[in-house]
Amino acid sequence: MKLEDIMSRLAEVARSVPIHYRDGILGSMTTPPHPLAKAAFDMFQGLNVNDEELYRPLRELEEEAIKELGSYLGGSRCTGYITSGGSESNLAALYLAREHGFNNVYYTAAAHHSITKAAYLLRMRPVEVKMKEYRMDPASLRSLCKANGPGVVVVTVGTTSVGTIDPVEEVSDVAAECDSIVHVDAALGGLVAPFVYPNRKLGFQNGPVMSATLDPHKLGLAPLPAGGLIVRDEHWFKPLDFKAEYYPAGHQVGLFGTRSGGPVAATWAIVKYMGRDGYAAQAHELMERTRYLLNEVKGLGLETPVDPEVPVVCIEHAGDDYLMRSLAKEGVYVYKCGLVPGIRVVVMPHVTKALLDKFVSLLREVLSQ
Ligand code: 0PR
Repeated sequence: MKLEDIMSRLAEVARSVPIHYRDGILGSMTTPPHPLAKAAFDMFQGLNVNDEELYRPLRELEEEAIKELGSYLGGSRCTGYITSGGSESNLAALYLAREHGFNNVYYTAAAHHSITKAAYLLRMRPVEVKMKEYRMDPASLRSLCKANGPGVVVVTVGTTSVGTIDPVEEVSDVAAECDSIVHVDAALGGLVAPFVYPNRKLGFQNGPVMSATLDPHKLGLAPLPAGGLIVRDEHWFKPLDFKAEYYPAGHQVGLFGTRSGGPVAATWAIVKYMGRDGYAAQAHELMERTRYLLNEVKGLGLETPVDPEVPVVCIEHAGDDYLMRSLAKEGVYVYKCGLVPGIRVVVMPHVTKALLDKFVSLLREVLSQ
């Protein structure tokens, strides 16, 4: 094809999809990356971090970034790697659990579907734990693990559909009683909950927590695809360090092969730039906007199934499909909650009060039709 035809086709595609988050993307867990993160991404995008012989300094940036993220979840000796997203992190975490001898996967219906997918791929045994108010019920976990034996318990810090946090401390206590371990899926909530609830022990402060998912490409302001797998220590991480004779270093880290330096450098740069204080300020701001939205939604006579603890708002409605499609026709994009009938708004950094106001007034209109 000629260059001009290629460019005009690309422009046509760009016109046909919503590419500007601020115009009305309210349901997605992605947000425009910070310019600094984009610049760092571009510098190292074409290099393969998994060639440690050539790019060891990139792996060092990665380890520094992971340590910083791990410290938000109470870890002090964490290692891990920048993955392609929460699904890969969850798959890698369950793989580690399996390699360390845990074959049962305890999780609730509110866990992200990548957990079920990982259990299926790894041929592990899924065991569904009951919930109380959309959070894992420790009593149900206790009786299930007594009946089924040790396993990996997956807790979520910020559920995808309703924004709740599983009781990580109580669950960890039960896990310890059952000789089990815990994986914390804090893909979204990991950059909110530690700052908004500083007195809660949501991660590695609990002995049985061996790994966590925390995605820089969600609230970290890093570009896609930058996921984070954080592991308690080198020992637990070992099964992810694969022998690979053909690499000059003789080994490679992670589930996949070639791994771009882009997400690694971008994550390091933005994590160092934002730091604990920057992410804490963002977290408080997002929760403030979340409360604003909750109030507005109640003003429309609508309900949420539960008060969210992270910036995910599920607005209950039996006609969720109709609502979602009617809003999309007007250029406002939300998702369905999934777990309960309703539509989901994720209050990401680009979801300003002005955008929330636009959403609420459109919702009012659609409801009155
Ligand atoms: N764990 C939790 C708690 C999640 O919410 C998600 C993503 C994942 C793991 C998986 O992360 P990756 O998608 O990075 O592998 N949940 C988002 C959701 O279901 C995924 C998403 C993001 C979907 C943006 C659509 C979209 O436009 O909403």
